[in-house]
Amino acid sequence: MFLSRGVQQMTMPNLQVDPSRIVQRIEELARCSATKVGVTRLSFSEESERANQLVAQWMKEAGMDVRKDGMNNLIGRYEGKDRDAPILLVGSHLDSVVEGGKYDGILGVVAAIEAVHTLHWHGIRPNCSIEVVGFSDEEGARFHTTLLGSRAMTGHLRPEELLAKDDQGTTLAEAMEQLGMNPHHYRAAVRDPRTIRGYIELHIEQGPVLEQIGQACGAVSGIAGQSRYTFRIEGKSGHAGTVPIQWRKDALAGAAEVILAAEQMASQCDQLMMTVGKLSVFPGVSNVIPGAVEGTVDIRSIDDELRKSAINEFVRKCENIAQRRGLVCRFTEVMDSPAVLCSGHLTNVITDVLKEHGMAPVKLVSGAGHDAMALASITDVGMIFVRCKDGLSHHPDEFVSVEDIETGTNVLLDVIRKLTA
Ligand code: HGY
Ligand code: MN
Ligand code: MN
Repeated sequence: MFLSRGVQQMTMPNLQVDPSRIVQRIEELARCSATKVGVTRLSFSEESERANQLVAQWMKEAGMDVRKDGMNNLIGRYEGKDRDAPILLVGSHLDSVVEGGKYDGILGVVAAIEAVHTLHWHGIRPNCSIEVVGFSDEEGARFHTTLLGSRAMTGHLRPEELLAKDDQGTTLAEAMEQLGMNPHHYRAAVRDPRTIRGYIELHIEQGPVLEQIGQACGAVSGIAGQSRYTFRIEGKSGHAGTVPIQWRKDALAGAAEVILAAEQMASQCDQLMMTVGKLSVFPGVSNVIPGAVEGTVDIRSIDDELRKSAINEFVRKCENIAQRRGLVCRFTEVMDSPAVLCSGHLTNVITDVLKEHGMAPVKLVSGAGHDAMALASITDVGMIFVRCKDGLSHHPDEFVSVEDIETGTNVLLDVIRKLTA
């Protein structure tokens, strides 16, 4: 947990980051993508390895020693004066969703490297060491279970998750072996909490609040809890031209009611988000009544009790829909991550720096999940949000202005300096 060291109210000489270098690096990483539309950089892929090589090079240029841990997290270490003191961990994730944006995760890693680069450039050696981390898989877009990299670091990755499969049937273990890794060494990623004084993550807000209040940055007070389920609805396939509608057991029609039930529940409660993001129809041909449907549902709230009761209510609604239509509906929990409160101490340091940069000490709740959720299980966490255009994310048009990138990275640099003084 965070050491009781006071944060020295130091008058820090004003250091400036280089926003053009950050922007140029973000553009370079955006080209490490499997798709031309948006950014698709799934974990343990050829694109993610190209990105790792670029990031490792930039870490070295910033004076860091670079290594990969047992879950392919990329870690750069900038030695402090006291090499044995608990380190400050700073970073975010290097993977993306499918056809996502350039900044989600990436901005936090590139900004952290830029902050250390600036310290290194000015020959500033912090009292404790700083480790910049690029987590290998936060989104879960490939293996459908999230925070793989950060949960490996905190010791919360279960061995059976190595058998999680991607859409091509490749397991996480096989994907690791294809990169020359030994999947059974994933436990080498585990860190001793006593060696970490805290984790700071800079991330785009992925929401509209900072834009609405007209401010480049904010502090994060808490991160919504999230549950991910897969579901399978089974009915009976048949001839699209001959089976009368009232006799059908149409799995897709049932799924349509399920999707609308989720939307209706979430529309009636502003602290609840429910999304059916993926749906597969079987056999999936135009002249056959769908006999089965598989899909995913993502349920979130900052209030864990509300999220749990919403899950129970949703499952009951789905069972009633299935019974009325002669279908069978089964849910499988894929992940369940409780809501996380950020460290009051780290958040105060962030809001102090916001004020020193002429901004209001704004605190926001994050509806999006972040690696900070996992790190909170072993150390204090703090997050800095940076405004993004229209609050848009997980979309090719995700955008952050160079001015906000500069402001956010300078805020991160000053937070790092206060916490490592
Ligand atoms: O899904 C999320 O909230 C995050 O982007 N992984
Ligand atoms: Mn994301
Ligand atoms: Mn993210």
